[in-house]
Amino acid sequence: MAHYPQTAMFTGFLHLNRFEGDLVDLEVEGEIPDDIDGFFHRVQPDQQFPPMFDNDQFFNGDGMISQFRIRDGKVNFKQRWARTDKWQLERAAGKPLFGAYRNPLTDDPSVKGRIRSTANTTPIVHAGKLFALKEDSPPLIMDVLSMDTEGFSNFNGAMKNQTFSAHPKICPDTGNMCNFGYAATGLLTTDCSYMEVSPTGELLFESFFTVPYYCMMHDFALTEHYALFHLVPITSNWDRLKANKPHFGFDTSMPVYLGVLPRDPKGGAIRWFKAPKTVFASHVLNAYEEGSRIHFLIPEAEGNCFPFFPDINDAPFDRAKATPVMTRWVVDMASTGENFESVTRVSDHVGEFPRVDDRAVGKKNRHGWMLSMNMEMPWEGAGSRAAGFIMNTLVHFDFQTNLQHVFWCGPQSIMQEPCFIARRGSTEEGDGYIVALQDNVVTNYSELLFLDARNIAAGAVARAKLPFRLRSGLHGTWINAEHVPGA
Ligand code: V55
Ligand code: FE
Repeated sequence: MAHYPQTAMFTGFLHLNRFEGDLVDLEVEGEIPDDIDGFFHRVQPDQQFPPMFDNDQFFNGDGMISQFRIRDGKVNFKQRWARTDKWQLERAAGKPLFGAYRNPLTDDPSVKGRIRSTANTTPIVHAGKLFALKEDSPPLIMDVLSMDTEGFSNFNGAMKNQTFSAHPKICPDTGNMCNFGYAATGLLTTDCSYMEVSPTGELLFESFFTVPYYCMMHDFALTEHYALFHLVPITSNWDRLKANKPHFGFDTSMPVYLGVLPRDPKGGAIRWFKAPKTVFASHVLNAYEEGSRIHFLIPEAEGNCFPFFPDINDAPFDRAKATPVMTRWVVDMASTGENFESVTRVSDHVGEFPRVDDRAVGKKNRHGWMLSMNMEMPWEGAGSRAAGFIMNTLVHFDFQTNLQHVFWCGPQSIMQEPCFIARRGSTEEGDGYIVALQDNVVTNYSELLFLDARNIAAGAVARAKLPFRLRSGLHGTWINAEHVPGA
């Protein structure tokens, strides 16, 4: 008898899905462009068992990966849990053995020292394998076609540190998967490393650096010559863990930094620039170099956006300040100073989950997409919209025309992170499609939407329909079929 907590985290539109299965040839409305041939993977946290603690965090759910195989205008769907060590040990025990999010002090003694990954943040195909990623652990490797789990990898022993973030970037020039790890020599440590993995899966180098303070380093950015790390004071320490507080807490007294590390096998000194004030920021849209200047585009909020990682001094959560807007940070490598050169707000749309055309990663991008919350639009979902983040709109930024285009998904639905698919044979940035899930929380069905990336206001050109609703998830990535052996 599985009894889940009857809290907002496990009911309503965060109801669990917990379903592994296969569907051949989804019902489609409209016409899916027939040049699309590949795989869209996305993941949702989806607790296999009722959690050890009723106040369990969304970020602590077991990674359930959905695969949309798109070819000839048709879509097959496959969904499997990432069978982490945690998942397997708990399946064998028939109950949870791992406790609170990022707190091994709460685990059952039988799993002491085991890898705690839930593999619930990003699924991405590289070197023909599906990497299921969680920032506190090494990558979990899965077979793309069967979605069977093969196990954790340290790149044949080449990776010395213990963590591999869930936000790798594929360098469009080299094809390398570039990534970093934090808390890399153990929980709460300030040790980090930066890595590049070749298109065939070899770890080419790992260079080591440390950060001024421990914090959630959830994402990073890449440019031609640098890896960039934003430090935002979502911090922790052993006292918090011993007191069984949420792992992270927001500390408004700590500065925000941007670290600039050369992308060099020999490493080299990381340079820290300080922001003018403490803000919240999580996912990066993109970064690029212009001469000695580095531009870093990120949704930035005045206050903490994670109510479940509260203020460390117990200040109440302030919804009015939990409103990220796209912001441009500029630092100048030619300056001798220690401060940002400028911080400029570039949009009024409040939102998150920013994405670019993968071909523009690390380069001056013309286009960008993200989800946003438009509180002016009607809402027919249950409960108060103020209680949750209702991502009801997709935004397209055109940084050349400075226009922003929107698609509203209607009064009953929320959207999940958009993902760009390049039009086959195209070379122009932004020439392609956006896929994004739309979850109707009234009828309880999900659909995968296909939009023209540069004309989202026209609405979806096609919708592939699931006969159920998925749980809200995190990230998704696209891979063309020619990069998947046997596809
Ligand atoms: C995030 C998600 C996580 C996590 C840390 O900002 C940060 C998103 C799904 O897990 O562990
Ligand atoms: Fe993320």
